[in-house]
Amino acid sequence: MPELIETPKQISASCLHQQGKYKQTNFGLYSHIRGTNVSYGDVNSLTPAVKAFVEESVALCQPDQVHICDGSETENKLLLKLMLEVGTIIPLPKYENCWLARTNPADVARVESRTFICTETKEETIPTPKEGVKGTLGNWISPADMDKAINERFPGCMKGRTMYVVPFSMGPVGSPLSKIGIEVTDSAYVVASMRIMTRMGAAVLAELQKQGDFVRAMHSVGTPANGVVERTAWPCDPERTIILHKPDANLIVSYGSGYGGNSLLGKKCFALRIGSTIAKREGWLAEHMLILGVTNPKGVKTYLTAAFPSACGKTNLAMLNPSLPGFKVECVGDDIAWMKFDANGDLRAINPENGFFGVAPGTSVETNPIAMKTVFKNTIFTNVAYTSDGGVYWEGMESSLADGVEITDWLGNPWNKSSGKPAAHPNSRFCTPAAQCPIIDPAWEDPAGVPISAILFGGRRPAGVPLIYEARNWAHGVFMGAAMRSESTAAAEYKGKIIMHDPFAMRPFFGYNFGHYVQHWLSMESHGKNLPKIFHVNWFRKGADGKFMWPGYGENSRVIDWILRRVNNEDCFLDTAVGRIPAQNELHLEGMKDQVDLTEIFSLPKDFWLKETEDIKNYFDSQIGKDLPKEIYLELKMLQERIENEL
Ligand code: GTP
Ligand code: SPV
Ligand code: MN
Repeated sequence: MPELIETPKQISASCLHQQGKYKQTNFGLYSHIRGTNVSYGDVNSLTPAVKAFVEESVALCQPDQVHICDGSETENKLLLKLMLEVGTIIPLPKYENCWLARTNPADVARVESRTFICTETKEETIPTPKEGVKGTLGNWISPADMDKAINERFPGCMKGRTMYVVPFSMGPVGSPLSKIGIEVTDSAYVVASMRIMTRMGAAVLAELQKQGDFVRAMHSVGTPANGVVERTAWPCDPERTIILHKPDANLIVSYGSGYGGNSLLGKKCFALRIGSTIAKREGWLAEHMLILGVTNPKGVKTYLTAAFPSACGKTNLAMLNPSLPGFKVECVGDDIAWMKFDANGDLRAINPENGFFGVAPGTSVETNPIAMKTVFKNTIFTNVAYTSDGGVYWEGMESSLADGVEITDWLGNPWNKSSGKPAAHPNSRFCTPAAQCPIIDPAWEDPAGVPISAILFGGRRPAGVPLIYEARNWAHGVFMGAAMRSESTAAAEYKGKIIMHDPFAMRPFFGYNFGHYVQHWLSMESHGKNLPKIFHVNWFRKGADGKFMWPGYGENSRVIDWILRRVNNEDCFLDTAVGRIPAQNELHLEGMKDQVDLTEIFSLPKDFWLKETEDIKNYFDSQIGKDLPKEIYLELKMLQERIENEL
């Protein structure tokens, strides 16, 4: 093939890539942005507003070169090669196109304490806590302090590096429910991951030419203040990490971390924090929820969403492999739902993401066979263990480990079962394309979304909270979301297992004052003709022996079956003080391998619920005060009365 010497400027780089003719070369007139070389991509493909954002970012961060991403296979290969060279990833020859990234051990999870929302007044961002109490429903930063934080970190932070310009769409490109973002980043790992997690590349730039709005997202893994990057394979600046959001300007700025929600800015930063503020303005909901479709033995299909806190079972429920005969589950999304009532009053949901960034430990052929069928091609694993036959390993995969295989832990050290610490980091993840999931729903990319008939809330509650209960009405359901609590997990920086308040599984992700958020949820009642029913589930109750009382995973289909019958208004429930639970014999346990003590798993200890509601009251009073709608205080009061009188 003849080498291309001169590139005619009207031909885009991506087009040349597809022809296999790419050679790092000068793109003539359009090869510079603010005097910085454009090493890849076509400046002409940027709208003036995008170009202005890139120019500003270049002036601030001073990268050596700019790469405008087209999302092509050739580009991806180039990035993988780069990452292999510097040691960011290692190949996993046991699988097809799979890679393992090992992070700096100081950069392994979201950093909630360093995540801020910037508004003129504090009240817009967080409820006003009681005097002397520290607010736990988000962190506020003033516009002046945000500017200061940026100016202390960003000038020159990309020296010696490439700035990638990543155009991405949350939701299918061109759908009326979708939103576009531009992320500039100095991490090839982020680019490769964004290519999986979002619709990324040239098609998004083309769409922007038609409609110009986009969210600006600036990301750098950072350069420590002393200028020394300790691990060139995973540069980061943990001491100065900061994640900033300015809803008014549709702006996200993230510095210092390359990990997950800190750096893949379409996910938590855009789809939830900025997304929830857009949703409030436009009258819809941006939620930390999975979406799944269930077909019952009669062939009736119903869609549900579920909000569980991080690492509490969304990916697993979204890919449920039903143990109950005749049921079929299909997956629309595993982490985020954008939901809006349509003209008929039906709540419709889309999954704004394009991939799964799922917790690896605990995923196995026994627990989540569907995920195991999804993740062994075209996947980037992060912080899992490595096997001597070129594969991966994590806690839970014991049964699929071949004899004689040696294991290297996530830190790169030899590991065996007596090492006394986990082989994979507890927050290690797979990043895999959603389209590969064998049970991906046929409507998962439907621009109109799927109709939602039930909303589940839930968390890790070792004591007192029953397997399932149903809200009496919408306001009671909204109260249940507001009162959610769960044991802390490795997805964020908390140590130990403390029971935390995590309303709507959104505590780390609210883009505005939680009190106003609850008001927004209450107001939805008047938009919906066919309001979804609301439930609370708990797969994690423990017995006196310290073991889970419920087998979980595929057996959760039995709970889903009851939910579907309630959606059809079947008279299969019993009223209790906390809500509706399955009546005698209405939770179908036929053929279940494990013995479950139903009396125990549905028991409602009075002392527990008195304390629980007291804790919720203290939380509401001290954290939210007057910002919490009075309807929610009323729901709490009625619940306390029922507990007093009925338990
Ligand atoms: P994020 O991606 O952080 O938002 O997490 P997630 O809510 O998607 O959680 P995920 O499904 O990845 O589950 C987290 C952990 O909980 C994994 O180790 C699972 O094996 C475990 N888990 C999920 N479902 C169940 C269940 O029904 N029972 C039990 N005992 N464990 C579960
Ligand atoms: C979560 O923590 O809820 C996640 C992982 O889904 S992250 O993308 O890192 O936020
Ligand atoms: Mn999540």
